[in-house]
Amino acid sequence: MRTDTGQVFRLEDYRPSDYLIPRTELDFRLGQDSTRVVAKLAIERRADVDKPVRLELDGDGLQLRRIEIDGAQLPEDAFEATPDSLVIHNPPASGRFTLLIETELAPSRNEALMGLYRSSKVYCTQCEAEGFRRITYFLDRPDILSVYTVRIEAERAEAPLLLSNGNPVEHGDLGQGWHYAVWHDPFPKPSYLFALVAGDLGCIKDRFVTASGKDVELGIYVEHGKENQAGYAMDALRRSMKWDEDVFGCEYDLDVFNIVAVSDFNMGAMENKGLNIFNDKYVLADEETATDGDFANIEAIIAHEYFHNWTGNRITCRDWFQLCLKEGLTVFRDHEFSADERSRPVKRIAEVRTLRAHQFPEDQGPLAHPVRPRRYREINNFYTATVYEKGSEVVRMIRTVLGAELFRGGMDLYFERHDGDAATIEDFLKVFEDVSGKDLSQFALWYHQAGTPNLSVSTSHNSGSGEFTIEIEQSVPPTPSESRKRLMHIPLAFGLVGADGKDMAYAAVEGATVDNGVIHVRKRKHVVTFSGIAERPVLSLNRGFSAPVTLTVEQRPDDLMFLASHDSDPFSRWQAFNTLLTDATIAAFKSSLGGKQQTFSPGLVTLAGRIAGTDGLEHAFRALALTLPGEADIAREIGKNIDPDAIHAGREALARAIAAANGEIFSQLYEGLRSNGAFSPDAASAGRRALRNTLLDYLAILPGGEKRAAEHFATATNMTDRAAALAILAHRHGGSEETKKALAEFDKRYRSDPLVMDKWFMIQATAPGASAVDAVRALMEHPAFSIANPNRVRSLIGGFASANQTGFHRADGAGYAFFAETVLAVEKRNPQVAARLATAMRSWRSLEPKRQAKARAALVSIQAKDGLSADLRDIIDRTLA
Ligand code: B3K
Ligand code: ZN
Repeated sequence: MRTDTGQVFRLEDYRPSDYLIPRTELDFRLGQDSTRVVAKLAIERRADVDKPVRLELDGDGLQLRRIEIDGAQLPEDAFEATPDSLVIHNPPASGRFTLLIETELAPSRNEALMGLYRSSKVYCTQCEAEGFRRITYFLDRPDILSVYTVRIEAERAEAPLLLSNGNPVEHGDLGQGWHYAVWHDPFPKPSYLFALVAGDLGCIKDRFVTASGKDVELGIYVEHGKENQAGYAMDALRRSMKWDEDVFGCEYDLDVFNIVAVSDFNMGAMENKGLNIFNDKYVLADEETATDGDFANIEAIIAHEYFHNWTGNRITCRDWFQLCLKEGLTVFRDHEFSADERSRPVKRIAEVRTLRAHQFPEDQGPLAHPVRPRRYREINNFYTATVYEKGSEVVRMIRTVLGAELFRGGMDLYFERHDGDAATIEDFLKVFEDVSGKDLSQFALWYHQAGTPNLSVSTSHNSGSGEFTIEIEQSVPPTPSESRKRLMHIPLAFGLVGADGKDMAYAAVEGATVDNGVIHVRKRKHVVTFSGIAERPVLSLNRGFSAPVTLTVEQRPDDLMFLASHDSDPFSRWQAFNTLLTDATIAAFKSSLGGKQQTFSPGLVTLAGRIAGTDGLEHAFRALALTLPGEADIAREIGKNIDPDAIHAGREALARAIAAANGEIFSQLYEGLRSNGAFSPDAASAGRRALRNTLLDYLAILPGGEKRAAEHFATATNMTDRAAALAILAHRHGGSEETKKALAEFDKRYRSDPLVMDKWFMIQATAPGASAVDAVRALMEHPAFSIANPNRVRSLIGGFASANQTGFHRADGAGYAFFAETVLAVEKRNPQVAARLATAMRSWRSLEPKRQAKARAALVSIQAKDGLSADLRDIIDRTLA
């Protein structure tokens, strides 16, 4: 484990490396406990470095076995090798030489899952961000682009399959049961995109012919016996390849494209050139084992990694501060893909819910950082919702500001100008300035300034003069190390909705630039006046969530009711109803704190029934509208002094009121949505299941509800319905006989399928109430659980800490203490997963004082440990700062 050195990396310290490595040859002889790696690096001093300088290569836990320059062994005093670096004091004065380095690794003992490791008997690699230096000494930074040739030797029985990046060159027999394969990748790439896979795997194959006629062989490799679960991923891959040609003009560039699914993986997947490696959770799916949510995630992640081939691989990042250059942009691209393949409004609502659930709390807490950070201690901790999701929102806003056509022109110019480069955010913004002639310097603050801007809005209508006025004031709250903020350019899509539900036309506007239905907020305060408005309109603001901001709007509940029923923008329609539900829950929370019962507006609860039954709305939309804001969402809205038990009580009261008022309608709809056809994972079918399961969640509260949920579970013919019913039983009727029976049955049926057991762990980990801590502790002893597997840890421990408000934040602090102890246990093997887990504590300061003190004590108990990993120390220190 790499312990913390306290070193801080700063953007302003960037300087190019003195040396380049135009060609890299790697030779692996694979053994579980001992793998030999010979790296032959063609090294060149950069042209503008005019005198000999020492060469310093990165390492991480390496053992040097041999070192030669131009074929001659290097004398001991000519270099210094430690596990973490290799320094060559006086490289040849010519500045051009071949450096041979031999290292020895033990893949079977690599539990951090970075570098070369073993997952279920398969050798595999993960190099982003700094894993390559755990394989060989190298200039392990993204601006060192090299052409790789990789030779792999292994025992044929252990590893009949030998894969690396690029195209296959040759393979053959070595005698005595050994064989080899050689791969060559003609595209210069940074070391973080290197990959190797060797093992015994099953496979499905397909072909794709690109727009210019290149015939590409596609392969997806999975555990033997799981081939029939890879078909959906293959279909998603082919659709992604076509879409990227149609929408961005991006074609694939190698003869083969391979995807390998492994079961031990630190994150979702990795875009290694020509050889994507995936967490098997995001490849394997069929109706028996995967939910509709799993299918949607697979489609999105297959697309995301494939899209990286252009945004990330052909054009990579100059340094890790530029991470959002590839991640934010690629998330934007995968969002657009899913929107085109499924339902655009439903996708947008889901994106915004994710952004608010993950990025907003990050931006509003101690871990806040700009989309392009300026400093880091551990880069692995910057693969965040801010870099990814807010990074995507920023790209979306560029499109809003420029319009779709100029945006595409800018992207074309980006590909043309920077293909083969390691680029920066400045390069990216420049292409859009060049195609549009617009000055994006104020807009660029979205990359440089942390924090979620707030817009405070009020309106007035003067029927005499026919003027409608919107007053908008922007503010950006202070965030760690940025106390003073500059004014931002916020593109705010809007509509003035008339009594007939149609958008009203206006004669003229003053006070801000308004074009194409977008108000461009650039100053602290704008008074925007629309003339020619005879009747008072209802203002629909931030349509489509055009800007990732919070709004404080003085809006009457009946205006929100009106928008929820009539806004022509489906996102805003959802938003209006969601705001009403949030406000109602907060009112109920306050009543609960005061020991009182809340009564809810009859208009609101009946509107829920109306939305549920509106034929003109997509099923998936109705399901999203009826889903109450989560307890964490409500806590975020309340902001401080959080008592999770009172929030839970308030939210339950609203759910009961909605169920009680609409039992009849919901029940009828529920029955009508029963499916008798064959399963299909398409968006429309998934939408029907989503609505039916959302209705069941309400019906389960009413008399006879438990029986209905149990029956839903027993008669389910797919995992979506089965898992939904199990969650409803466990969350609404925890401890009951029906629930125990269903949990036991699920366990029996899926015990040998770890990915399905993750759902079982997660459902129990998120069951509300004080007993969850003990339940989770007991489940850690279950045979299907393993603390070494990131998916298991994320389901059980991550599920508990980030999605169980009442269980985790138990008033006596037992949840925090258990969590601290478990994070440290995970850290011993896998610091990266432990650090990610620990971010669940980031909102501790918004708790009420007693819980706050207990949460702090748990954090301090971690901080006090000696020899913490760089990963965990960084998160804990910032969380407590
Ligand atoms: N680029 C990888 C993430 C790597 C994370 C390293 N800690 C997957 C992705 O975003 O596509
Ligand atoms: Zn990515």
